[in-house]
Amino acid sequence: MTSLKPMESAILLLIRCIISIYTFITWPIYFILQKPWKIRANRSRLRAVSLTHGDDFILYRSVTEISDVHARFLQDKIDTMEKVFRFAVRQHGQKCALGTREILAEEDEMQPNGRMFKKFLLGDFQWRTFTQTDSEAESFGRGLRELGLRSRENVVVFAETRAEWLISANGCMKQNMPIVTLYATLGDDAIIHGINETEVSCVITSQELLPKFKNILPCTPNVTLLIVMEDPLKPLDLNGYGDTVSVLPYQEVIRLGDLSSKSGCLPKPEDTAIIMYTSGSTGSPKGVIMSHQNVVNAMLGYTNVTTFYENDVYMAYLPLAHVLELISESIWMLFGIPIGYSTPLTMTDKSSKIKRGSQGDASVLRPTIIASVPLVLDRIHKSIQEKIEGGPAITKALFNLAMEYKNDWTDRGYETPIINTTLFKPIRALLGGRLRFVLSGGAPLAPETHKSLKTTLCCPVLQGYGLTETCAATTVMDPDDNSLGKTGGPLTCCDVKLVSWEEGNYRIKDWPNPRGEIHIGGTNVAVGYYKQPEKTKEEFYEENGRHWFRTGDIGEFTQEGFLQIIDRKKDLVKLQYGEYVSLGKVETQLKINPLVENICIYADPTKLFPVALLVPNFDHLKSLAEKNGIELSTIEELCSHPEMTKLVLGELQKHAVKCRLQKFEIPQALTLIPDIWTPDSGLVTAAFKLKRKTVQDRYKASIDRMYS
Ligand SMILES: *[C@@H]1O[C@H](CO)[C@@H](O)[C@H](O)[C@H]1NC(C)=O
Ligand SMILES: *[C@@H]1O[C@H](CO)[C@@H](O)[C@H](O)[C@H]1NC(C)=O
Ligand SMILES: *[C@@H]1O[C@H](CO)[C@@H](O)[C@H](O)[C@H]1NC(C)=O
Ligand SMILES: *[C@@H]1O[C@H](CO)[C@@H](O)[C@H](O)[C@H]1NC(C)=O
Ligand SMILES: CC(=O)N[C@H]1CO[C@H](CO)[C@@H](O)[C@@H]1O
Repeated sequence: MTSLKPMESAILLLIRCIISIYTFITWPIYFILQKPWKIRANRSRLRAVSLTHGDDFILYRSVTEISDVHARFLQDKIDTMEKVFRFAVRQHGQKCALGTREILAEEDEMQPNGRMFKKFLLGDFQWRTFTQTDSEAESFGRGLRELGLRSRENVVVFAETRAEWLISANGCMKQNMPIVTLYATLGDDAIIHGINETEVSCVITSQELLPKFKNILPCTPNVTLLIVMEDPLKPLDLNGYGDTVSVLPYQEVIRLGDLSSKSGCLPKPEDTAIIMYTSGSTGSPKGVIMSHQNVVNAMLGYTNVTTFYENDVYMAYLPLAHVLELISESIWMLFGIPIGYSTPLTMTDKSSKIKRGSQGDASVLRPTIIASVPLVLDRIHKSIQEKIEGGPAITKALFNLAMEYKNDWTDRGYETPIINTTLFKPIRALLGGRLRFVLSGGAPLAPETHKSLKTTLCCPVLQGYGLTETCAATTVMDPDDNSLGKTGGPLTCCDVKLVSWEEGNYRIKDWPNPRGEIHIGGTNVAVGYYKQPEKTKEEFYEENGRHWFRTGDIGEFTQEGFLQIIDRKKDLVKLQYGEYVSLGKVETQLKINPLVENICIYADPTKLFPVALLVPNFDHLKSLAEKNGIELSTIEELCSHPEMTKLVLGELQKHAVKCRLQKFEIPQALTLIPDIWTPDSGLVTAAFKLKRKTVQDRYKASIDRMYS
C-alpha cells in the first residue's frame, strides 16, 4: 500500500476545502432545483401491503395499479406469446427489432507476450425490422411443418444467444410447438437427459455447438433432424452425424417455409410455451413447464415498473436459455425497444475477442438498458477497483473522496451532475455512455457491488427476484428505490407469502420485520416439472384458486414493502454451539475480495467454525506472493505452499471483518485450489452456481485436513 506524500496530502486537503466552499454556496440552488424532499418521499413510498395473515404466514400484494398495456391485453384477450408478438409487430412494424454485428473477418493478433490470439474485425449492427422478424419467424415455423413436425411436438433449442434463437422460438410458437431450452454450457449428460426426457426429434443448434452432437446423437436415437444456425465465416461441415440424422442449415428451413402454404396452428393460453431446463444444484436438471399464460403474465407484471422511451436500446448477451433474458427480450419487443446482440467476449473495447484499437459492441450500440447477473457485475466491480488500486495514491484518494461525496448527497436525495459527467464519465463510457438502468437477477447481488456500480455507472442498478418456476417474475426494484441489497416490491402478477420456518429460527412474528420462507402465488407460476409429478407435488400447491410455489428462499419484508432475500433453507448449517451459518451469504461477501475467483464454504455441524475451499485469482495471488518475497511461478506451486495459504487466509479474514461477518461465520482454515471450477468439471451448474455436494465430495480429503 502506497501512502500519500506530504505534497499530495496538501493538494487533497485543498480540494476538500474547495468542495466544501462550493457546496456551501451552491446548496440552496440545488435544494430549490432538485427538490430532494420529493425524492426522499418517493423512496419510502409504500410498495406492498400485507393483505391477510395467519399464525404462521403473512401475505403481501403490490399496491401499484396494473399498467395500461396490461389492462388492454386483458380486455382484448391477448393471452398467448404468439398474440403478444403479433401485437408488437402491428405496433412497431418498420422499427428496428433485432440487430447483429456483421463479422468482417477473424485475424491473428500478436499479444505483448508474443502469443497469437484470434480476434474479430466487426462492422456495424445490421438490423431486422419487426415486420422482417415476423415474416422470418413465420417461414421458420412453416419450414418445420414442411419437415414433418407436428404442432404440440417438442423442439429443443440449444444455442448461444443470437437473433435466430428468438426468431426460431417465435416460429415454433406460431405452430404451437413447445420449445425446450437447454443451457449452451451444460455437460453432455444433462443435454442427453433433456433431449431424451422431452422425446424430441428436432434440435435447433448453432454451428459452434454442432460438433458436440457427435457424442450426443448415439444416446438420443429419436433425434432425426439437426437445424444449424450458420457461422458467417466458416463453411458448414455436415459429415459425421450418421445416416439417420439430417443436418440442415437454418437458412434452408426458412427457404422451405417461404415456399410452403401450410397455415399456422395457434396456441391457446394453457398450452405449453416453454419447457426450460434449470441446472439444479442437485441431481439432474428439471424441466419447468411454462404455459403461454404464465409467460404473458410474467411479462405484464414488469410493465408497470418504469417508463420506456423512444430512444431506448437494449444490449443482449445473457443466455436466452436463462428465463430472465427470455422474459426481458420479450418485454423489449413488446415496447418496440431494439435489441442488439453482443457476447461477453466482444462487449467492450477491451474484451478479449476485439481487435486492438477497434470498438466493442457497447461502444457501437450505446445501449440504454442491460440485464446482468451478479457474476458479471462482481467482475466489473472488481476490475474498476483494480484500476483504481493500481493507479497512483492521489488518484485513489480522489476517487474515494468522490465516491464518498456522491453517496453522501445521493442518500440525502440530491443529484451530483458534475461528478457524474466528469470523474465517472470514463467508467460510463465503457458500456457506451448512455446506460439508463441495469437489471440484475439470478442470484443475490452483494450490497458493496450494488453501491459501487450504481455510483460509478451513474444509473440505477435494479435488483429483481424471481425463479424459473415463476417465469423470472416476483419482485423488482423501481428507479425511485435507493436501497441496497433488497429486491424491491412485488410485481402486480403475483402475491408473495412469508411462512414461518421454526427450525431456521425465522418467524413472521420476528421484530422489526416479518421473516420466513417465500412462497409465490399467481398466474406467472409455472405449471410444474416435466414428467416429475412427485417433485411437482412437493414444491407446487393450490390454495384459494391460486397456484403457489415454495421457493426454499428465506425473505424479509420491510415497512415499505421491499423484499430482502436473507437466506436459503438448504444452505443453513447449525454449528456446535447452535449458531447458524448461512453458507451462501458468507460466500457472497467473500467473493468480492479480488483474491477470490470462486469459493465454497463448508461447515461441519459438529465443529465450531466453517472452512473454505478457495479458487484464487492467479494474478492477485502472484502479486501477494511477490509482496511477501515468495518466489514461485506456477499456480500449483503457489497453491500448495503453506505460507501462501496462511497469507490468503489472513487477507480473507480481514475482508470478512470489514464485511461485518460474525466471528463464527469466518472461515478458520483454508485450502487453495489451483483448478478453475467450470460446468464441465461438474462442480458448478451451467449458471455457475455451486454444486455443494459434488464440491464437498471432490475435496473431502482437504476438508478433513482443515478440521484436523
Ligand atoms: C415520484 O413518484 C411518482 C410516481 O411514480 C412520479 O410520478 C414522480 O415523478 C416522482 N417524483 C420524483 C421527484 O421523482
Ligand atoms: C431415456 O429415457 C428412457 C425412458 O424414457 C430411459 O429408460 C433411458 O434410460 C433414457 N436414456 C438415457 C441415455 O438417458
Ligand atoms: C422415441 O419415440 C417413440 C415413438 O415416438 C417413443 O415411444 C419413445 O418413448 C421415444 N424414446 C425416446 C428415448 O425419446
Ligand atoms: C448521477 O448518477 C446517479 C446514480 O449514481 C443517477 O441517479 C443520476 O440520475 C445521475 N444524474 C445525472 C444528472 O446524470
Ligand atoms: C411507471 C408506470 O408506468 N406507472 C403506471 C402504472 O399504472 C398506472 C395506472 O395505469 C399509471 O397511472 C402509472 O403511471
